[in-house]
Amino acid sequence: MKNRSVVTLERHIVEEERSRPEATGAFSNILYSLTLAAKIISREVNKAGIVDMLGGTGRMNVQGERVQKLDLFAEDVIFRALDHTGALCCMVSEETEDIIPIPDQFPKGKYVLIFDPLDGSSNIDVNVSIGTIFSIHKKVSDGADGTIEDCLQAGCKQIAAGYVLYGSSTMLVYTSGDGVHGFTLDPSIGEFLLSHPKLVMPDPPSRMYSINEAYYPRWSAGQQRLMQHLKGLDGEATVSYSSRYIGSLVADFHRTLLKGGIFMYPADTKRPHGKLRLLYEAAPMAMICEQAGGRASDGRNPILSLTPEAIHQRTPLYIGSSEIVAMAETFLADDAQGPLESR
Ligand code: P6P
Repeated sequence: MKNRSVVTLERHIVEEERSRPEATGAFSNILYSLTLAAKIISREVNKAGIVDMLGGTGRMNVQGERVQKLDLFAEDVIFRALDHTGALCCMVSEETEDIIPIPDQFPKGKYVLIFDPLDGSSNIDVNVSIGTIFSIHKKVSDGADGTIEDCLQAGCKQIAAGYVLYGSSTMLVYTSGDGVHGFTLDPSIGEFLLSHPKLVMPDPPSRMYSINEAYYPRWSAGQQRLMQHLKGLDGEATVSYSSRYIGSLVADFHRTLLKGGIFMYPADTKRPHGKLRLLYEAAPMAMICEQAGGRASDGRNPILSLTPEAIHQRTPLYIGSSEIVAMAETFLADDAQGPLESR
């Protein structure tokens, strides 16, 4: 029988570390710890319907959104899985307004972990796939403690990026700059196994677009023309598109990565900078997408070229198959620059 080797995430991390003479193991340590956190969060997400983890805490996060109990749990699991590793100088979480320092009793390291502990949490109660998103930067400031300078780096400076999708199966997808690799959790042995080696976006791509069309009246003229084109209503389309929208970024992006197409969250008159956050949603997904041969922009500029001015800064996001994202940008090029005026 053909002996197919089973590659665990741990083995993959070791082999990647071996291929980097300068590697000290600190980066591998971060990935190991994130893997442990992902397994714990996956267990809780998958049994949330059984135990009383559903429903809000009544707390509001910095985004002004009702915080689900699992959001808090996920943030705490990630923090406690990494705070003592000696690999990090600080962390940034969607659920916490300011930079999260490493407790004084633990050694500090040369990396920054930026994460959205449980994106799409509004879908928890209806059993729709949700996810964790992470981004890793190298410390650039002097001194041991992480500073805002270490956190506000352009996406092109990311050392690694990845997400965990808690869906029909739990998957971890990540890149450290040498291709994109997907692992599927086998809960019977508690291991992430390599299921999608060297993920590359399909060419030709599926003609699929993913957007919340309810906001059409609030979009720019260019965005509205783009939607007319995608629907074949402008008489120009040479191919027909289909629409898919889950309303959970990790799930919508994962489908786009595997099948092709475009995911869009444009700016609109109510959200002049869009809804999604640059640091821990758009930038990590953009690194993954570009490593898989795709394209990611804010409609004009590559996401990875944007330098954030605030840790919770928002950005419009167009991400997916290169040719489709580039086509979308041609429709937006005629829009006036700057935030959309309320109509
Ligand atoms: P809307 C979930 O709340 C989220 O942050 C992303 O996961 C998702 O892509 C987006 O918001 C959905 O937003 O406005 O369509 O509900």
